[in-house]
Amino acid sequence: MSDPEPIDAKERVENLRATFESRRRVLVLTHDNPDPDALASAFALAAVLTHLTDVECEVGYAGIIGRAENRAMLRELELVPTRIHGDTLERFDAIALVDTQPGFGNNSLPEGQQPTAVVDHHPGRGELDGVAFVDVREGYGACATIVHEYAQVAGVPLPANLLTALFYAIKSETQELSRGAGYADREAYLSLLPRADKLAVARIQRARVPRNYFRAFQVAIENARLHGRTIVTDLQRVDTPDLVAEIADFLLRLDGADWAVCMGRYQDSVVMSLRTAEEEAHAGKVVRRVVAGLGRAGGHGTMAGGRVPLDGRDYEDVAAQIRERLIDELAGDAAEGESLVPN
Ligand SMILES: [Mn+2]
Repeated sequence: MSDPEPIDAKERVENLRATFESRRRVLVLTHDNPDPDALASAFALAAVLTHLTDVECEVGYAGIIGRAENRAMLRELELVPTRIHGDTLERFDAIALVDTQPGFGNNSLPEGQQPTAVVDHHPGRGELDGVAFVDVREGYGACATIVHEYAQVAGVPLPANLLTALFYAIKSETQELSRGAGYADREAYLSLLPRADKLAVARIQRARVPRNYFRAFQVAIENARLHGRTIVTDLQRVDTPDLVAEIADFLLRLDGADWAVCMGRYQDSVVMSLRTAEEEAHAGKVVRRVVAGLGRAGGHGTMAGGRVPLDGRDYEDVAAQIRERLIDELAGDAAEGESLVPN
């Protein structure tokens, strides 16, 4: 789905300026537990808004930034987002939501509060009524590509750290332009390539990890079961919710696997991540059916995630219910399954 009435890139930037010109303090808010695409998009959008208008911008997030690469990205590029809590939002007279939408369930915009702007590339329409500036481009592999376009069109001289952040965002979000990337992503990537700090990118990608990172892989492999062409594992308790996505990516490398699913317990919820090697699949729809009536879910064609609050129930019971629905959905005739690596 594209814009019903395509508008010119210049017109769009003018709309962005007009939307924010009378605001004073803007919070650019990412989805919870933000990834490089969300963070780079937020910081670059803040720079664009500051350039276009006189607003003061801050980048905010909720949840945690856990993955070693993401922490290294902030450190190497000297980006300092604000962790929002309680009444943080009251300090701002406008909110711009990036890489997510109202009603998606993966951001901490308070229920009933509408942002001033939404910039996103995820499929599906959120609750966008009353949002002054909406730019949702489903065909884009990275949200960073959209914000990069604003910066180019508006003639914003982005500093080296933001150019590097945008480059790394597109690179990681599209797995080197191989996942969901279109023409615009390739153009943005190539334009950023000569200007990004490649040594910083290398340091980010090779970020050191703690011992419990290896422990998680051990648990993932020990608990992994193969149901036909679907591999499912459970990490039990995790310190950082994005670990389930990383493990799902890792397991999908198994020869012959079409789907990889990783679950875990984060605080009082089951978190899960789904990956598929099937180009035409609808991972988002699958995970929404799996958690229907239990929790929230969303995602792209080949990657999706969900979260189910325990609400006082046993983790094992809820995880078993999810696993059963998953196997029903993806591997009906292989319910029994077998260990990935038999002892
Ligand atoms: Mn994204």
